[in-house]
Amino acid sequence: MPKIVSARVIVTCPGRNFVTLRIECDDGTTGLGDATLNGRELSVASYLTDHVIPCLIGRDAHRIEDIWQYLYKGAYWRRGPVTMTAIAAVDMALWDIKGKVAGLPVYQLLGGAVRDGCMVYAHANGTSIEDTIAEAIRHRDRGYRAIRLQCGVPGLASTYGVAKAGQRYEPADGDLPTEAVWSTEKYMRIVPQLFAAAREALGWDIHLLHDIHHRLTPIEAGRLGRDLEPYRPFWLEDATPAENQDAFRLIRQHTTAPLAVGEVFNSIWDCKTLIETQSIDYIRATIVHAGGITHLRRIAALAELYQVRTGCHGATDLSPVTMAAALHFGLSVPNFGIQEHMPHTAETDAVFPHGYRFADGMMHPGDAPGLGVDIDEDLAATYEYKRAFLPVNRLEDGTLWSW
Ligand code: GCO
Ligand code: MG
Repeated sequence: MPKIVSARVIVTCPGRNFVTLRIECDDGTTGLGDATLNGRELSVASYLTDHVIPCLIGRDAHRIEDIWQYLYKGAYWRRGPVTMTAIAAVDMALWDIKGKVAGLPVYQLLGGAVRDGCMVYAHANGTSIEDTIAEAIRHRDRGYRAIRLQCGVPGLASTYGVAKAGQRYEPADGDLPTEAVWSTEKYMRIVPQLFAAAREALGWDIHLLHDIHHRLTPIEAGRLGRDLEPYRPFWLEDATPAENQDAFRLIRQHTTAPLAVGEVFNSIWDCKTLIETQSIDYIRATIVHAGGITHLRRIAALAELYQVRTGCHGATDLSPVTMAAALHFGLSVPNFGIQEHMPHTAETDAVFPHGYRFADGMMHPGDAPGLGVDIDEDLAATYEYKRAFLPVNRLEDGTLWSW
């Protein structure tokens, strides 16, 4: 049995911050786990270094479930993004180790592939409808079968999901939180126009997605859903803040647009009511923020009972280690729906060499033992941590709003 002899946290910033846990065993096997919590990175680094790593030393790395239970129940202070991201990092690293010891890719340990690959969606964004459609066409020509559309809102200086001119979209954009201005009225007018233009230009053989980013009230979301129904959206994401799970029942009364929720969830308890009341169609909880592969499988099993499918978060703040873990999970879980894919920069890919690949709109984790991702620690050390915050949002009268 591989015994854990050491573990350490690696913080690096190849263009954006990533926190990675590396666990080492007495037989020389090592495992990697992503511990990145965008805008709150160092709190997870400290949680791991100060409170988790000392408890791991000497344990049998094969006892993944027992270590999960130990860290979850043993903390006493259950759940929360910091705790669950830290547990996720340990969980991923242990699956990586188990795969390497077995000589098998992690998806084989999870029951084997139940599909040829994981359908992924790309991001098309632009300040105007025309720019957004042009970007969507480029993604389609690269082979994507599903594309998320976000465009600038006329009358607002900046909009969620839309990059500043000439830059990649990266939400954590300030040394202190930048402030954006929001208008639901202006937004609600442009999105149906964007979808109408997209269907006109792209036809009907491609899935179109949209992220509302928690900004509407339930009844506004119902109206937007209705307005978009003629264009058959694949999903509307995070229509309203999900702390009030009953809100989604209200949205459902007004639209048949499929609903996706959950990138900020961190445990099965956040998902329970939404799934059991069949108020959503896709659950977006992720490996890194929802307790790792072990816990996400449990969420997926609950969702499967209600025909809710997975649609894991996969923005660039989730490191290549999470991307790999998500693909092993997605390849093996029966109720997979879709996986978000925002490619990382060349700098990030160089720090995290990996075996996953994209072809024909699908991704595959590869067949290397474990997760199939490594970290170049010397290169990582050349990129120093840089404080970066997610923005905040205010209404035009100054009221703080959901970002
Ligand atoms: C998405 C997300 C992201 C998040 C970001 C926060 O659907 O990809 O909404 O853009 O805002 O990952 O860290
Ligand atoms: Mg989102």
